[in-house]
Amino acid sequence: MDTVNDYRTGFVTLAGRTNVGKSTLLNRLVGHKVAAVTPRPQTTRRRIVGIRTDERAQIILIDTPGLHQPRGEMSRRMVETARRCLAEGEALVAVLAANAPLGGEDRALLDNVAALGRPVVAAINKIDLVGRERLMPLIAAVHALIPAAEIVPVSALKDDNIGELARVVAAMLPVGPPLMPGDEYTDQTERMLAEELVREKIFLAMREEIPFSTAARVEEFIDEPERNLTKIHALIIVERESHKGMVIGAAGRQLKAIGTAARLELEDMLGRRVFLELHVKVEKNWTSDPRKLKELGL
Ligand SMILES: Nc1nc2c(ncn2[C@@H]2O[C@H](COP(=O)(O)OP(=O)(O)OP(=O)(O)O)[C@@H](O)[C@H]2O)c(=O)[nH]1
Ligand SMILES: [Mg+2]
Repeated sequence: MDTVNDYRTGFVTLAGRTNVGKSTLLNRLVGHKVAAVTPRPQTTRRRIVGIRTDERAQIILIDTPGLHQPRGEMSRRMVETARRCLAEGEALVAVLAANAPLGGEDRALLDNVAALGRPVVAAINKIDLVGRERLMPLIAAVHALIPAAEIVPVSALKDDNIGELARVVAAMLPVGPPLMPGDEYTDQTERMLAEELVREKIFLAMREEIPFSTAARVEEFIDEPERNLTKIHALIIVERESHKGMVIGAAGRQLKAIGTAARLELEDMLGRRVFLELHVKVEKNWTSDPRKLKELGL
């Protein structure tokens, strides 16, 4: 193959039901952590771009919030964001999970992407959780629903068949030179990455509805290169007074644990020491307030 004349570049949207592993797949394809990953549904709230550049193609991936039945203003906006992103992709990756039967959301998604008439890959993720006897009927069912789609079984978690997925996706993109510098891998600023990481640690630490009604906002991000240090002040925004107490925890232990987990990963990501200061602030019913949602980029 002529690597100069056959170079391919384009935008590819990752879409799917919540929790199927879209963000894990994004991080794996990009080779860096750019999106938060948790076992809880509705982790991703906004459009996140990750870029995979190799000698044959530059795939500009758009991770999206999971498709679900919206409850309230924030989740309505999340689903709307996901829908808008679908229209942006020159090719689409419909992400499905191998360990669950095809549900209504999956079928609706496959219908939607088929109607868009763009090249589609159905990535069946989490194949590490099932045997052939469950995978084969699922592949057949997906094929019956969307015969034009390429079907690629993967495990984002175990890094299984990811190179094949990248090859199939790249082949669907238009020929053209890279659109982004080769060393750029996301559209997220370091501040945004820090917000996502703090929020991820809250999702991992807290139970019940708290993660769904909590956001993180970086108030200050100060680099001190001479000390190889970054000082970050972030607010954890909760919806109710009672949630504030739970996030802080007895003697501040919960908040401390969240802060330590986020700081360690931030230090790794930024390659320097991080001083992370977290405060919890109540903003009553922010998840249903359009103005507050907008302030948070949602
Ligand atoms: N066993 C297994 N688990 C996986 C795989 N990929 C993702 N997961 C897990 O599935 C859960 C959800 O992963 P995410 O990447 O956050 O899923 P998502 O589709 O982005 O979810 P939302 O952003 O909430 O819509 C996490 O606990 C992941 O570790 C996989 O290939 N195998
Ligand atoms: Mg996600």
